[in-house]
Amino acid sequence: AIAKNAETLKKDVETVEAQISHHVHTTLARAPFNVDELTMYQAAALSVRDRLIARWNETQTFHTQQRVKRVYYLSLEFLMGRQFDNAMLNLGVKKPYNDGLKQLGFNLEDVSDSERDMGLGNGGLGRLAACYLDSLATLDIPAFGYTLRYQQGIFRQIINSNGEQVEVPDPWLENTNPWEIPRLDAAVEIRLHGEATRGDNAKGAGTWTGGLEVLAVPYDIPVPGFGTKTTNNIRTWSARGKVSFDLAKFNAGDYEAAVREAEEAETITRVLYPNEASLRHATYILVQVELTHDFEQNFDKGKALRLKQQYLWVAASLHDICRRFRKLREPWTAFPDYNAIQLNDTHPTLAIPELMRILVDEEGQPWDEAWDIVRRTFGYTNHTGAALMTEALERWAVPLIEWLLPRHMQIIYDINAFFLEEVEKKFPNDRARLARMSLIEEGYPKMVRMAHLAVIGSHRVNGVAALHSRLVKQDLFPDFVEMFGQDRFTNVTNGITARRWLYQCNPQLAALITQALGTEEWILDLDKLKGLEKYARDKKFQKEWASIKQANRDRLCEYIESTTDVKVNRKALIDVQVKRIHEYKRQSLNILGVIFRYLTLKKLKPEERKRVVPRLSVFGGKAAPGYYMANINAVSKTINADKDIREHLSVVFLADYSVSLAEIIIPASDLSEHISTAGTEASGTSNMKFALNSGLLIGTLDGANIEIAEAIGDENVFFFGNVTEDVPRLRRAHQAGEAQYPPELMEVVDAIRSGMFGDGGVFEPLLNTIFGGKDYYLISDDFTSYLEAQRMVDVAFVDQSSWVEKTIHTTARMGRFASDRAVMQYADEIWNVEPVKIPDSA
Ligand code: 26Y
Repeated sequence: AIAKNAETLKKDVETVEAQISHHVHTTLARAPFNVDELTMYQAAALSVRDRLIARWNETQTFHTQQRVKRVYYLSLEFLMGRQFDNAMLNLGVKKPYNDGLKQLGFNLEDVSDSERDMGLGNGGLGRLAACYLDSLATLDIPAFGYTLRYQQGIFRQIINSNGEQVEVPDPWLENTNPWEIPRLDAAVEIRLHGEATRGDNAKGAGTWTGGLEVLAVPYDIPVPGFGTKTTNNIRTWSARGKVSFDLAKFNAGDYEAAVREAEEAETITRVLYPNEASLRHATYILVQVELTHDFEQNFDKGKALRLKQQYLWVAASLHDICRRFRKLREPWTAFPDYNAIQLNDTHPTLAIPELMRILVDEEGQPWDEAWDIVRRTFGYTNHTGAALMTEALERWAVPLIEWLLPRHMQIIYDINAFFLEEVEKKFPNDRARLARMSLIEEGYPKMVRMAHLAVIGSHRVNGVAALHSRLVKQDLFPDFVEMFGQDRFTNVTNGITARRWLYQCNPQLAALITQALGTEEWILDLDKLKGLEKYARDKKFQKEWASIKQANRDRLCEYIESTTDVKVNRKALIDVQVKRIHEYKRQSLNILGVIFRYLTLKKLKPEERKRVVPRLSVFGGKAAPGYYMANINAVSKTINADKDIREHLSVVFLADYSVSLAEIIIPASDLSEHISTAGTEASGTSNMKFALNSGLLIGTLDGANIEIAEAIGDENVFFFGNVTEDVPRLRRAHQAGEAQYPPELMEVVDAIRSGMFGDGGVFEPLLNTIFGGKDYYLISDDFTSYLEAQRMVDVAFVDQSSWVEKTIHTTARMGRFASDRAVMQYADEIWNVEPVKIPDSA
C-alpha cells in the first residue's frame, strides 16, 4: 500500500508540474528563464483554479438538476484573506503542490507569499461571512454568497513617524485575480432615480421608469469545501456604465458626457467603506445634488454612494435569484421553499422592498401574498454589539431614498402603514408605541430605520452570542418582541472555521493533535478535540505542546524584528490585542495597563525585575480614518528605548493587520485581550481563534467570552471588570460627577503628564473622555480589576506546567465554537435547508 501511495504521489506531482508549466507558458506567456515567484504563484493558482472550476461546474449542475433549496448569504463584506493555501488544503493537494514546486525550483511558502489578501471587509462581520462560506461548502449545503467586487478593499495602514495611521489604497486587483471567473455575459441592468407611480388601489402594482441604468457584472469565486466535492460560489458584482450600448450619445458627438456617466457608474464599486464610524467623521465632503423634484438639497456624497452600493448589490442579487427561480416554473408562493436569504446585518435590507417590488409590480402578485413570501424568505442577523446604543443602528434619510429609489420609498411607506395598522389593532390607542415602532423616525429629515424594516420583513432575527441575543430583545427591539412573540428572536453564537484557523495557520499544532487523536476527524468534527483532555497532564505531551508554541512565538518574533526596529525577548509572554481600533474595544485600557506595568518595573531593583514574567505586548488593528491611536506608539517608543526594561517589557504596534497577519500572530499568542465594556461587543470571533490555538484569554463578561468560559472552564479565563447590568448605573455616576478614580490610574496619568511619553498631546483625547467627559466606556471603573487580572496572569505563567495544562484544556474544549456548528444551527432553525452530497460520478 505504501509503495502504491508513493506511486500515486509521484504521478500527482508530475501532473501538478505539467499544469503549472502549461499556465506559465501559455496563459502567462513566460519563457522558462523569466519566471519569478509572482509568476509562479499565478501559474500555480490558475492550475488550482482549474480544479475548482471542474468541481464548481459539477456542483452547480447537480444543484440545478435536483431543484435543491439554496441559501443566499447577503453580506456587504467577505474578508477572505488568501485563497491559495486554503484551496490546496481543502482539495487535499498541498503535498503534490509542495513537491511539484520544489521540482520546478521554488519554495511553496515563498510562492504563497506573493498572494495579496482579498480584503473585502472591515473586521468581524466580514470574516464571519468568510468562515460561514467555508462551513457551508464543507457541510454540502447549497449556498451562494453575494457581495460587491470593490476595486479597493480595506485600506492599507501605514504608521508615520508621529505614530499616526496613514491610509493608502489597497490595489488588490493590480496583478489580476486568479480566483475569480468573470461572467461578462451575465450582466444585470439596474435602474437608479427615475419616476414612480403607485397602483390604483392601496395594495396594487406600481411602476418605476426613467432615470439612469447601470450594469452590475458578476465575477464568481469558487469556494471549495474541505474533503468534499461541493464547491459553492461567491458572486461579486462590479458596477459598469452602459456607455457601450448608449451609442446615441456617442453618435451625437457628446463623448465626454457618455464617458462621464460610465465613470460615475463605475464609482459605485470603487471602494469598500472603512466602517460606520468613518461615516460620522467629516471625511466625506458635502456636495450639491440636483433632485428630480423642483428643489435642491444637500446630501453627504459618501452616504449617497453607500446607498447606491447597497441597492446595486441587492437588486443584482435578487434579479439572479428570481431568474433561477423562474426556471423552476413554480408558483411564486413556493419561492421560500427554494430560497433562504440571510441578511448579514441591515446593510442588505433594501432586499425586502426590492423583492416586494418584483413580486407586486413585475409579477402581479397580490400585496399580502407578496409580503408573506418575503417574510418566509428572509432572516436577519444583528451584529450591533453596542446594544445599549440604538444610535448605532443604520438609518437612511427619506429624501435620499426618494431621490435614488422613488418606488422603494413608496413601498416602504406602504409596508409601514399596513404594519402600524396591525400594531394599532393589537395595542389600541398607544401613540407612543406607534412612534417607537414606526419604520420612519420623525425629524428633519425623516429617517428610515433599516433595523425595523429588517425585523418585520424576516421570519427570524438572531444575535451572535447568548448575551448579545438577550440584549437584542431587551434593549434593541422590546416592542417587536411584544408584537411578534419570543419565537421570532433567537441566538446563534458565532463560530470559526478550524480549517483556516488551526489546520492551515498552525500546521505543527494540527499535526500533534492528529497524532494524539490518531485521526484527522477533528477537522470536520471539532468536538473530537475533547480527546486531548487525557493528555493535559502528560509531561511528554505538555513538552511537545509547549515547544510548538515556542516555534510559533519565534516565528512572530522574527516577523516583528524584520518589520520594526524592536528587538524582542523570545521567552517573553506574548500578550496580544489585535482587532479594529474602537473606543468600545478599549485598546486604551490595555495601553494604560502597560504604562502601569512599566512604572512598577521601574520601581524594582534589577534582581527583583528578573523575577517578574517578561512580556511582549503586541497591538494591531486599523482605525476609522481620523480616529486617534498614536498614544500606543508613543508608549512603545519610550519603553522600547529604555535599556533597563527592554528585556522585561516591550511594546509593538504591528501595522496593517489583516487575515494573513492574524495567521502569524494568533498561533504565537500566550494571552489575548478581549476587554470591551460589558454589553458592547456583540460576540467577538478572534477570542475563539486564540483559544483554539492554545492561547488563554483575559477579558470582560461580554459577547462570546462568557460562553467560551462556560465551555473551557472559568478557571482557564482571566475575567475582570463590571458586568452589563451595572453599566447604566456607573454611567449615571459619571454624569452626576460622583465617580471615583482609582489611585493606580492617577499614577499612570501623572506619569503621562510628566512627559514620560513625549509631550502628552497624543493622550489628550483619551484623558479628556475619561476625566473631562463622562468615561462612557468605563475605563476608570474597570482599571483596578484589570490590573488585578493581569497580576493573576503573571502568577499563573510562572507555573509553566499548570499553564500548559490550562492551554491544552482550552483547545480541547473549543469544539462548540466551530462555524460548522453555527451553520448547522442556521440550516435547521432558520433556513430549513438540507445537505446535498455531490455524487462522485456527477
Ligand atoms: C453601517 C456600516 C458602515 C457598517 C459596516 C460594518 C456597520 C457595521 C460594520 C461591521 C460590524 C462588525 O464587524 N460587527 C462585529 O461582528 C462580529 C461578527 O458577528 C462580532 O463578533 C463583533 O462583536 C461585532 O463587532
